[in-house]
Amino acid sequence: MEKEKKEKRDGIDPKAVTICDATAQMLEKAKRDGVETAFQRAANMKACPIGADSACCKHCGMGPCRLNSKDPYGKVGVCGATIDTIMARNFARMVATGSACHSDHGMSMLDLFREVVKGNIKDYQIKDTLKLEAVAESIGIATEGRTTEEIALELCDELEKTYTQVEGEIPFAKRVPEKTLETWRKHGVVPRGAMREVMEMMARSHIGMDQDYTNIVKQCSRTALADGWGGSMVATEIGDILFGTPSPISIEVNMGVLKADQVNIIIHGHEPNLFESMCESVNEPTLVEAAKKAGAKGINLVGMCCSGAEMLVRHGIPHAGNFSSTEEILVTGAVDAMAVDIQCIKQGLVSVAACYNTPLITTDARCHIEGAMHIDFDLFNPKKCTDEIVIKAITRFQNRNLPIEIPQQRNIGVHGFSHEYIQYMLGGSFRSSYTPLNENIINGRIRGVAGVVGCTNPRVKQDFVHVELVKELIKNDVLVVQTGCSQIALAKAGLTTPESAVLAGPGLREVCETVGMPPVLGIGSCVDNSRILIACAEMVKTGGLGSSMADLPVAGAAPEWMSEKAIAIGHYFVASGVFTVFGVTFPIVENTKFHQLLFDELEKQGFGKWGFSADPYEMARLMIEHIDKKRKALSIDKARERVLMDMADRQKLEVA
Ligand code: SF4
Ligand code: MSK
Repeated sequence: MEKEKKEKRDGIDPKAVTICDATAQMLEKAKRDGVETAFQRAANMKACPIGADSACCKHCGMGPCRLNSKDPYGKVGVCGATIDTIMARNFARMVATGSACHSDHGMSMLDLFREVVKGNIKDYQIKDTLKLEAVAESIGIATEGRTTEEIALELCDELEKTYTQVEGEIPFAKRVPEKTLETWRKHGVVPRGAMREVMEMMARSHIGMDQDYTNIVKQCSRTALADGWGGSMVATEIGDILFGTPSPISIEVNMGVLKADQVNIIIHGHEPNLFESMCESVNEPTLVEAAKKAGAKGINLVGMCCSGAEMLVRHGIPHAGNFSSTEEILVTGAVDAMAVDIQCIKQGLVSVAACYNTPLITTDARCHIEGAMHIDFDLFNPKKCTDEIVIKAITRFQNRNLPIEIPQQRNIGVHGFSHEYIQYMLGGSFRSSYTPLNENIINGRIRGVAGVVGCTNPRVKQDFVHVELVKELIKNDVLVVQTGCSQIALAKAGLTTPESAVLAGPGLREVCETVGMPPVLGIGSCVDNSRILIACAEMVKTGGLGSSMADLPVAGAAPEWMSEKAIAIGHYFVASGVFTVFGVTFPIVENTKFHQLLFDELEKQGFGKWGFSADPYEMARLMIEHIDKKRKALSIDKARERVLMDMADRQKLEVA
């Protein structure tokens, strides 16, 4: 029995499950230390093939019902539900949960904002008044002659409709290109409020409710759009208004950012407020003094996952790794506290943290974890929680009694390309606009734009699919924008520096070198996919690339996705008009009507469509083929014949 347990624990070859050397080194150490992580559990847990195909249903007590994915129309559930109904309902619930997660996040940002504006919370202030005015104006709120407080209060009231509105269109529908909006209206998928859409989605997937997969998918689109153009977009915009709009900054990533002689504190999760307060606490003179008294040279604050990605682009705080490295970093023995808030926090962290006497501290009322310490984060007194976390970390530092092994990998990247900065960077300070981007797409130097985003997943070799896909895309002159854990994979691979333009095709390389930008632009966390939507809308409004988002030569991918949020994101891109390819696996049975609808029919209705491939090169091929198809439809396919830049072209590109 012991032997079997040991084999199960030691069975994986670290180099076979990740291309991240630091993570592989820690997996070796985990084996030696007898510690189990998600990579090992993924190897031991064979995925259920029926579940993987989404061919089972447990929505009522007459089931669970398992259909045969080899013969999908051979049987139905006890209630008579067909394979298409079952798959559509399962998919719908993933979209609803993912959308609920982002919308819940956005709603708490709005709650925070309201209390800051009313003066009830004093620890945070509005940092970016220009952004406040721009967001207000984008939804028709007058700004001229009004105080910041007046504008902010009206913005709060208006944006609250994103969540609570019962009838009518969500406020940010005003940002959607007219023709895209027309398509949504025609199909009845313009979102009302996120609460209404998620509630209706859950109701419609109950036994005996909506049993027409085409109708279910309509509500999937409406719910997902309530996330992308609603819940997530509010989270991004309010985050920028309160904490500052990102602009490019040189950052350090990978586990080598930990410091053996300092108190190391990791923040992991999604909402920026915990992290912002932690920035204050680690600089609190009494706490810095206490750390020094304990024998530390200082306090080293480090991010992981998406809250890490937000702080990376706003403050240049080092980032230690993406989702698949959160257990492994604890194996260094150098983490003196890991504080988490919401989303993507593995329960497995509890047992790994316990092995190294690292306090794992939950801070949010919505996300407790059995076995973790909880210190409640109170928005009205945020430093009470973060100061206490620092004290716990100092105590752990003082009592370190296990060997420490910190991988030395430390990579540099340039991240923080908000959609505002992209237009400034390409347009210059005098004519800040998307015109140069559109022009370079039209003239063919840039073939198209790809969003490569999303999680990592221990069921595939960590970072490999992200990195290979992006390399293939930039080599073919496709400009890549990135969010979430994916951008950390590319930063670790050294592809987010301006120097990596040498890996790009000749056209993209020329643009990157002229402007001084990387061919891979890191733009934020997973709610910040909304920045990609805004950039696409701006490209349409700028002109020359069609009249709807579905006309653009763009594509999206989540090559190593794992969360339901990723499915919601994927579907809001599809509903917005973007071809979106997922890797790993796709919860669907091929050769079914539901498959046909997602992977083909939606595009014919004026939306985008889904694609799937687990192979990065095939994924790149699908995306480039789609981009070329759109170029052809726009009659700009001929322009891809290589154009050498003359001086006038260069001047157009130069940042003033
Ligand atoms: Fe089975 Fe229908 Fe119940 Fe689902 S809803 S478990 S298919 S009987
Ligand atoms: S954290 S949703 S693993 S990107 Fe946003 Fe990373 Fe995916 Fe979580």
